[in-house]
Amino acid sequence: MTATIDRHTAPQAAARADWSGRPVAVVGAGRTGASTARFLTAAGARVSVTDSRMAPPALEEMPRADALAGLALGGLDREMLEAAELVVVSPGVPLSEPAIRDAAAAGAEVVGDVELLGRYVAAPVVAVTGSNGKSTVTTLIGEMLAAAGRRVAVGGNLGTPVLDLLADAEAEAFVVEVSSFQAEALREFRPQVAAVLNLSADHLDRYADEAAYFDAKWRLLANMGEGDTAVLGADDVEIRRRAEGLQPGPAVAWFGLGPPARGGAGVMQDDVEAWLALGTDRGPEPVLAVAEWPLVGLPNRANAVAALAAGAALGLPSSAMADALRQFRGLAHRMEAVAELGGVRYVNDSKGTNVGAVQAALEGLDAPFVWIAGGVDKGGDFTALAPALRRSGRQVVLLGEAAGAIAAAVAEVVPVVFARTMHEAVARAAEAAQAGDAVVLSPGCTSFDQYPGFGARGADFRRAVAALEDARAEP
Ligand code: UMA
Ligand code: ADP
Repeated sequence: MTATIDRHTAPQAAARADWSGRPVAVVGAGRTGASTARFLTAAGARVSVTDSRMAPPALEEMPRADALAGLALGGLDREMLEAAELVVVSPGVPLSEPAIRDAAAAGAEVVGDVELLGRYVAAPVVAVTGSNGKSTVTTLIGEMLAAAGRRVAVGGNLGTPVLDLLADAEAEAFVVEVSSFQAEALREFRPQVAAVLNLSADHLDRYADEAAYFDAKWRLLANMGEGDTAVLGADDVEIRRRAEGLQPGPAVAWFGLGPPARGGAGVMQDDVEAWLALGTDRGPEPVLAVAEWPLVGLPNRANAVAALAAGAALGLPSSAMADALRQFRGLAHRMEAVAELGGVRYVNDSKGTNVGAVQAALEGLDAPFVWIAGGVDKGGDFTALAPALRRSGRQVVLLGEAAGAIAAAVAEVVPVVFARTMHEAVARAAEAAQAGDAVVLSPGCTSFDQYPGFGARGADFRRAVAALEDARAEP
């Protein structure tokens, strides 16, 4: 059975708990912690907050001090946690923290904010995870729902903490991006539609190994069953292997770059051109010509068909989905074309924070390139980039803490230079690039050694390119 958007009986809503007057601890005073504390305070719980940092970033967004039962900074407060019946852990804090384990042993229920969303929401939830493409697909599904005239709330790892979405009591659907850190803290969460886009190495600074990271993501599907749909990447070997263990369970809608499977989405070819298409009971149904899909590159084509498969599982009309795809302009900091100077294209892929994303970026460029990378390493294997670098890499410019490690992995296949700042990196890249080349910032690392986040890093790249442009314009 295909789930439709009209099914308003989200099973998890039945598990809604009344926290009124009960002790609840929130771990983390970042965006998630502030949102959770506001939500649970409004629900009448006795909310305490703890953070290992002395000066966490979202204190001002917290409920007023007199509305909180306690606030402990500079270390996770064990007593506070052990006294709580519910502990809501922010994504930045691993559940393996001893203070959290001890709270669980003392009887507290330990969850994350996405679990709570599931318990309080009555409208259908669409959840999206994967190593890359989550934000793009989450946004696209939201736009497809909106194009179909549905009132939709979109959030999660891409920005708005999920419990803030509940402010819209009229929302007819929730589309949430779920990171592995968030998926780790799920218990009974049962989305009506969930997508696992792809699985490649990431966050190895937090997980023991790749398998543990993949396991965290796969938790998203754990409670799904009849009437639900798992949207899965058919071109991903790890996903195919794991999917064998899913049945009995949700219907599976496969998506990929090959012809669409029944119930899924893919790419079909007619006599004239290629189409993004659905696999229906009557065979492949073209939805939008590939030429009309505005984003470039095969990974983005895969993202488009992933969103189509999810939209179809929600029962959305093809025409609305085609409109949303046609009008989509892509998100900032993901292979974003910034400028063309002297025949050189400058591309901002600051959100490329793992090796899989960099690989997609470099392999998708149809020109020789200068690659700017570095930041804080998450344990990725940069040697996997050797074929792309050998084929078309003209120069690598490395920045930040991970510069040495990346250089050690790639220096045999491509010339490497170092830079201290983004402005210096862009200037070095411009010197090396020739007309017809691309200069791409796709760091393969987080930005936290030099910036508050990938957005600030991408903005700095744009400024550096603008400075080049100004310098060229001067007489
Ligand atoms: N931290 C501490 N001590 C604490 C709590 C947090 O040191 O007690 C640190 C964490 O290790 C982390 C930082 O503080 O380095 C932020 O953690 P947080 O849990 O307070 O983060 P939030 O501000 O709540 O933001 C989180 C997501 N952050 C993380 O997963 C690290 C945001 O995703 C997300 O947008 C937000 O919730 C709303 O859902 C950011 C991210 O980097 C963009 N995500 C990772 C990614 O996309 O790769 C998973
Ligand atoms: P996420 O939310 O999973 O980080 P984004 O949509 O923000 O995904 O894209 C993050 C990075 O991954 C960008 O560098 C983007 O170019 C790249 N990317 C997007 N979609 C894919 C995909 N399907 N496969 C590989 N890389 C991708």
